[in-house]
Amino acid sequence: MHTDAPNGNAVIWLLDRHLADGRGAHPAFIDPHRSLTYQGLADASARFAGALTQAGIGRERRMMMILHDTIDFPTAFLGAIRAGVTPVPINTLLAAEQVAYMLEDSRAEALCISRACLASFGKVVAAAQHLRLILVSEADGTPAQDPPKGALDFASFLANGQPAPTPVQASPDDVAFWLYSSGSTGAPKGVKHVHSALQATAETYAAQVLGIRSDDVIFSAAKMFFAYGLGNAITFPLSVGATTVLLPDRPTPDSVMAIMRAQNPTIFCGVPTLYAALLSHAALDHGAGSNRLRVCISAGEALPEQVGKRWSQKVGAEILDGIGSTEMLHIFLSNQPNKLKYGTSGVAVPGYDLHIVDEHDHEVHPGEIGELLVRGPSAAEGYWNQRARSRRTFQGEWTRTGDKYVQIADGFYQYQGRADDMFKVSGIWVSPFEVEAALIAHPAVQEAAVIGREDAEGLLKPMAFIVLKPDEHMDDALLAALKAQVKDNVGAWKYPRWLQVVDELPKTATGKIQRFKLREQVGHGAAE
Ligand code: 3UK
Repeated sequence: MHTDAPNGNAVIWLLDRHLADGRGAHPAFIDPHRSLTYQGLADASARFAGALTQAGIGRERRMMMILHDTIDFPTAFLGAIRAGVTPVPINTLLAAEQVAYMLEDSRAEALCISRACLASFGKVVAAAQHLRLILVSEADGTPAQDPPKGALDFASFLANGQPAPTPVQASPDDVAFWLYSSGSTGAPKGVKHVHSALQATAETYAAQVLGIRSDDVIFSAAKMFFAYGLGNAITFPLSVGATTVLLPDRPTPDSVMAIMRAQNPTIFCGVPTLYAALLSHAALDHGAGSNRLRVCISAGEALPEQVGKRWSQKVGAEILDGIGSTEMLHIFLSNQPNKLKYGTSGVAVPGYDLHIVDEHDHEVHPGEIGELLVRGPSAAEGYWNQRARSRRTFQGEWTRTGDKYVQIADGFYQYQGRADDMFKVSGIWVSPFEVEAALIAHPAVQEAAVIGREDAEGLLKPMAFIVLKPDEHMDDALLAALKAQVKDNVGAWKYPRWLQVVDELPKTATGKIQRFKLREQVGHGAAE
């Protein structure tokens, strides 16, 4: 059967469109060692696509990517999509067993890996059953590690490829790429995203919240292997023909500010911990090093109110806090330049609908806490090979977020914590998040995590784990002050009955507090 359906391959809208529009000479990506124009990126990705096909990696086969942020990332990601091969970027900081699981679960036949990552993953890569093509990228200029037997050099593979002239015909509903979502419990899930989802996030959040323009220069400290960084650094800039600057290294306050000074980005994307660390850095000043910073965004976890306020005062640009997820691909609920309230996640991004529901899936009244459900054009197609979990999360047009929210004055949505972390004290729901926020508001506290713990009567009461700021120490006065801080700000019954000072909190690879680990510790009596 012959079909005249237009080609829905995402690469056409994201990239090839700009050449037809005469933007080929505009810079697309700049990393510390190299840069690519739009023409250069189109050529490199077409070459990569041709080389993959010539190597026998067929359509719908998975290509795992364990790459630092260099220009090889967009080359491989867009090149694979061009060829109909499914790129699966994963976190470079995972444990080796998790990478082994993902290689097996996805049955990836190809792998692109940064040479530096071979130190941690060389063994599991060599043992992977389904891999037929291993490409080692040295583009981040890191010290040599011996590549596994039969591995090829990314640059030579690319140079030897015959460019694929046109992107393979794809439906907008074809799966284009996967991302792995590591929930707090259970095995990671391959989240399948379709071609049209990329454009959908650009036309909603990037166009209507960020107001992104072709003369923007974007710097995302959040890496491209996260859905957050992928949108910030690839989808959004390419959607308008803008420029992305890349940092291959770990984003520390020093490395981030060095890029800010050197490249003067107009948009900066970070996570709350990084904003807090930058605020503690003596060298932070107006523009955070950039002479044309116009807006900052934050996601991944809730941005504490004080961090947002102090940043906008000191740096002179607002931070738009918004919540997104791997399942929804990017941000669907966000503050906006003209509708911003620190301490909240803002309002629905145009194009997305939100519901807050109780445990019977009935919509709650404004002011009541419930689980947030979202409907929108970028929702994933489902999880790979996990039917029960797919059915639980993707319910018709609605995606369950697993997050508790309340709608406050003026329609702003306020985060209340993960559904799994909520507990009841004296019959009233307590959100660990609100107790933590009250504790963090105290000048001696750096970080806090709160869980429900059984008292002598077997009833749950709040217990707090806190990391103190350097040079602070716990004594009776501070303990009393912290309890009072919670009682006065969030409710008398919510104050922590136990308080333990720790050096650090257990966190996921994406920096989210693992309260279930603290619950397990307490269950084993470690908090006595
Ligand atoms: C939490 C937030 C409060 C929330 C992500 C932007 O974080 C992203 O995706 P993940 O799959 O995690 C999703 C979960 O993280 N969360 C994210 N942002 C916020 N909580 N305030 C926020 N602003 O629990 C959510 O369910 O790692 C973020 C864009 C794309 C993303 N994938």
